[in-house]
Amino acid sequence: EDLGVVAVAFSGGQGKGGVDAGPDALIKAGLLDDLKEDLGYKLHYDGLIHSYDDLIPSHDPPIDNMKRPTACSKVNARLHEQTYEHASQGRMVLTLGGDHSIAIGSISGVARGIRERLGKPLAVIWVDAHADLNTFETSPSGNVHGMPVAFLSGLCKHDVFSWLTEQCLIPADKLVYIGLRDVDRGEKKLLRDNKIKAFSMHEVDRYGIGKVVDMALEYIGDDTPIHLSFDVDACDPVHAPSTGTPVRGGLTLREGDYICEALHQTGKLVGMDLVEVNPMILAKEGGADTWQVAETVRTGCSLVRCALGESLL
Ligand code: DIR
Ligand code: MN
Ligand code: MN
Ligand code: MN
Repeated sequence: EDLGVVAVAFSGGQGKGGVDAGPDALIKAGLLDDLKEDLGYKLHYDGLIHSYDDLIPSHDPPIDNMKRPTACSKVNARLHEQTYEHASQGRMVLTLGGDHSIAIGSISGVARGIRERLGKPLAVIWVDAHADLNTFETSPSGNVHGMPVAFLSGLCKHDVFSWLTEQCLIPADKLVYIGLRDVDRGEKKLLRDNKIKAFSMHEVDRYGIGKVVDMALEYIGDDTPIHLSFDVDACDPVHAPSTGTPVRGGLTLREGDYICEALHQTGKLVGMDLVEVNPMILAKEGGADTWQVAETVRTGCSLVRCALGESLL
């Protein structure tokens, strides 16, 4: 099977350095070799870890509360073209981040490719401790990695992302969250007002992950291709401590892997992002614990392998 891979070393969607080193850490851990050699994928990978330096301005002041708006827009517009190219060739697309702002480019490109090839919208399962649904107006931080779902769903529009055309967008009723536990007040209102389907950690505890994934898939319906956007901070900090905004009380490693396995089993998975692995964060905060970094990278690799079929016997 054909797999397009894009590695994105971008950290401008938030303030902490090091998340741009995520893709290199995942690849050095052998992720792509495993996909090729163990899982038998035919990889379409340019061998590069894109930092898009030519697109990042030295002066990039906030616009309407959005930090580094030009970098975020230009990098995502370029990434959009890359994932669109893979998707329009009929390849499953794997994007390795990077902070979660890169989902604006990765998902919009897959969505456009799927629309053109199959005439269908793309569904998105967003697995995250956070909803990433802030608009530039509701965002308490101004960080674009807290806004991608608002732009991708069309709930929020801004000239900065004017390249996001209709065919790039995800209908609000094809969006499902799993793992939420740190949602801003403005985001809660947007979730309610737009009746967006969300399974927080409370629902994971109540129903168990098996039932939650069943309900998520039932909600999306049988005939819609699915993109999985997995923020490693959805997993409990025990398994993924080396990330920018860890939140206690998250998914176990098995619950995370289970989501990925179950989506693989549907045969409808057409794209995946794995984001927010930051191999430098703990070192920066003065408590370098190489074991915790390695554990986070290991978690990230496991999630991707499971989404691509590793657990099939
Ligand atoms: C917060 C934190 N909701 C914000 N967001 C994220 O800045 O908008 N952390 N995504 O990963
Ligand atoms: Mn191996
Ligand atoms: Mn998050
Ligand atoms: Mn996120």
